[in-house]
Amino acid sequence: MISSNTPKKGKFIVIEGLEGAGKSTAIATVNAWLVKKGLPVVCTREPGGTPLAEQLRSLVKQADPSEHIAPETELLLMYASRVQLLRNVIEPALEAGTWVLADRHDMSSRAYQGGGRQLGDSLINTLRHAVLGTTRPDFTLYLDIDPALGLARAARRGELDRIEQEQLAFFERTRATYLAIAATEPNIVVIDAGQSIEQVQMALQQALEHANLCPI
Ligand code: Z5A
Repeated sequence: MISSNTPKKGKFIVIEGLEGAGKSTAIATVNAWLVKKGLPVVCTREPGGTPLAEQLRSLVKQADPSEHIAPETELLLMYASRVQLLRNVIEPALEAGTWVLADRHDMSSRAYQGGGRQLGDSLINTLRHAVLGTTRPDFTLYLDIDPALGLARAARRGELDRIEQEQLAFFERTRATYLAIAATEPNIVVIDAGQSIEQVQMALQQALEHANLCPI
């Protein structure tokens, strides 16, 4: 059963996972499932999703060998982008009864910056409590993939961005943190993203039906 943290009308569904896990593909599947149920949906992505947040996305993704980006700077840019999206898109949509389907949210920062960059929980928890307010995902689908397989899929797309150029150990720490969060927190379902696209789609649909999200 899904718990609701705020008296909002729409529901907030988040897709998480390492690069190449198949989040874009999953968004299409979940979006189709929601539309079939007759539910109004807005899709978002992080970092990004508003004009300013998209500029922050470009800054955070571009590789510039002349300047090292400190992990704390990276984290703050992620939260700056997130707050813009939350205040200007996510919260108004939920209030209006629209469902929000998000390609990444706060769990990404906890996994990538907290785990991958080894910043830990302290600063992240401070930011979460200071800026996220009471809006939390109702349901998260975490697509779990071996980092080597995910990166191989992402590489097929072409040039890798600054974060995608990290060492495998970075993604292994990120994955371990994702799994640790999923093991201890409610309303997060782990999907084996190493399966075929058809199997992943079926697992996503089963998870959505089982979550009993819809009143209809
Ligand atoms: N980041 C962060 O560090 N902290 C934060 O708080 C946030 C983000 C919010 C955002 O990049 C970067 O920011 C990301 C984390 C960091 N960086 N890294 N590294 P993004 O949003 O641009 O990119 P991404 O999340 O890495 O997306 P992606 O590479 O496009 O991954 P995806 O959306 O999960 O994959 P996809 O496009 O659906 O699939 C990739 C390919 O695999 C594609 O050709 C598919 O057809 C194929 N695919 C998908 N599923 C399958 C299966 N099941 N079998 C075979 N092939 C498949």
